[in-house]
Amino acid sequence: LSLEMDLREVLERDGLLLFYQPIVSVAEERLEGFEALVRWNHPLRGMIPPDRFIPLAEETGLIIDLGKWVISEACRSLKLWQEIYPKAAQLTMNVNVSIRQFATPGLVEHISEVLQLNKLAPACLKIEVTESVIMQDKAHVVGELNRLRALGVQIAIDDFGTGYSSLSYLQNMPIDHLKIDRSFISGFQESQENDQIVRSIISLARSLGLSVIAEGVETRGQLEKLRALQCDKAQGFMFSRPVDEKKAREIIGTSQ
Ligand code: G
Ligand code: G
Ligand code: NA
Repeated sequence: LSLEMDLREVLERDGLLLFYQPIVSVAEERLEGFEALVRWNHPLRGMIPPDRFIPLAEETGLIIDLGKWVISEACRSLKLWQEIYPKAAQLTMNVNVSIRQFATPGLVEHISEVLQLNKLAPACLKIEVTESVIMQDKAHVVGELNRLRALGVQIAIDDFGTGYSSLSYLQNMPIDHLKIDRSFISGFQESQENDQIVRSIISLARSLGLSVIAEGVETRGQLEKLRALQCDKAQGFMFSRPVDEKKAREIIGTSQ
């Protein structure tokens, strides 16, 4: 309960932090964009990871305000970077959206307003949604994803491979990208099974015309293997941990 009160308080005083993890092209290791990841620096408990407070925010409904803040802040940062660096015009921003945010009216309207306010091209924004979010209320979530795509926003399926995925399920989904869950990348050089899973996700994506992002890439060996499999993009500690806005700006400044 006290954590809930603290979360309410930190939201009210705009005290959460947004970190950004680079996403790069596998072929050229060129910076393509960032994933926005929320952080809570608690005065007594230190950095609280999102796995600890996103579920709480979901249960209490605080996720609605938190989620709006994340979308606004992520778009504001992207706009700032584009103003500083002409080369940032092509960068994209991935934002995670959870089930309760879809279930509450106003998500699409809020995203549309924030894009207009910041004069951002809608294609710069990518919404990450897990398979489980879609499955919990498929008709409604798919409807909202269609509305987002009608704005020009792109959709990525997050943690792909851990859920209910099947060819028929994916075929009619309004999506643009698959993100391979990092559990498949971590053991993927040693494990025959993970290797097969990664290969089949990439070929599945190819056949559906989707791009593929590998999460949790930590070693050059993993990257080389992804390159051989023609995976499109990668994200992970090999390139960078999630960093604050200032550090993200430096990464853009020194990128090719
Ligand atoms: O940053 P870290 O890997 O600790 O994130 C853990 C999980 O928290 C991730 O799976 C991510 O999906 C989730 N998460 C991080 N930031 C956000 C956010 O802004 N909104 C939502 N809904 N989930 C987030
Ligand atoms: O899928 P999700 O949005 O939950 O993933 C983002 C989380 O994964 C973040 O909390 C981030 O810190 C973590 N993460 C990002 N890159 C790596 C990596 O290369 N290895 C590991 N172990 N975790 C990573
Ligand atoms: Na994510």
